[in-house]
Amino acid sequence: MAEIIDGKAIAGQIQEEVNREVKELEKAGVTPGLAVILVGNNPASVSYVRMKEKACKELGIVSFRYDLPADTPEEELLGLIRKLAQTPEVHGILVQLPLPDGLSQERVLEAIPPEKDVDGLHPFNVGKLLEGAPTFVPCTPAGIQELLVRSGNSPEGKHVVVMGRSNIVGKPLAALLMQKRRGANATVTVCHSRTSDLAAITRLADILVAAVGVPRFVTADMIRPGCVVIDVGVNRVEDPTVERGYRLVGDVDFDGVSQIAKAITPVPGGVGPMTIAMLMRNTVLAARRQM
Ligand code: L34
Repeated sequence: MAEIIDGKAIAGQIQEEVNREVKELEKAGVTPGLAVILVGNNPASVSYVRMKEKACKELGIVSFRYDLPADTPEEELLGLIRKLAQTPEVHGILVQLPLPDGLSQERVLEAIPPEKDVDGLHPFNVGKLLEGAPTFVPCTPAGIQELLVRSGNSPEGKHVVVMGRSNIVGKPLAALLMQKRRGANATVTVCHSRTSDLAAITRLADILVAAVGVPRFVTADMIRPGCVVIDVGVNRVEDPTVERGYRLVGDVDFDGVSQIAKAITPVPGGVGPMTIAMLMRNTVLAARRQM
């Protein structure tokens, strides 16, 4: 039976570290501030944004929340971002994704000044990451790296297979783990929905990261015994037996895969809390860089 990597506990450790840094900054007269913009009311997004606000409050970071209707004109959203870009109390700006139809994710992300881009999704910061230069690393990939290192499963020299090629997880994670530096130095393979004979590749993984967005997609036959499995999926599947009407399920068939893997992250309580912790860390970093 696989060891369960407790993302919630590790995220808690990181938040304690961040809290200490917030207190240090406070002595220098600076309170880190994060602006979170939510457009529309996608239920998952609403809940993630609430969790981000709560984490800010716990750590002494000021959060500025902006709720805009789904039919907000793009110019209005861009105007808000430009205003926040010039607000000194706001050190980080995050626009929760996905955006409703009709808004250009590309134009919106490019409106965020790179020095306030705590999500690390501005093309300038994406380029910095690829280059190996200091930047804001996107929160989920940064959280996965921390989770691996702090759970004693460093990716150094390992074959990491990343399933998924999104701009928010797959691509930046591949760039991050192949960097020539401590806590990285991995051999990375990226596969996706058009990969032929997927299982032949996933079976070669020392570390398998599933970020495909399909409930229980990764089954026991797709992994090598002893593999470390990181489940990025947070899929809501209907479940009439529970009060809220749905259950959270990862991209990995936990019951089957945990029989064979060396270690595995649960959903909930795995990668999700790490994403939030890294956002807090990036916000403090932004505040420090803007001093
Ligand atoms: N701009 N958009 C932007 N930045 C991000 O970093 C995100 N992401 C993803 C969606 N859109 C974004 C998040 O914040 C996914 N995501 C996220 C954040 C937190 C959690 C999951 C996804 C999380 O904490 N999940 C909990 C369970 C939450 C629940 O009960 O619904 C967990 O334990 O996995």
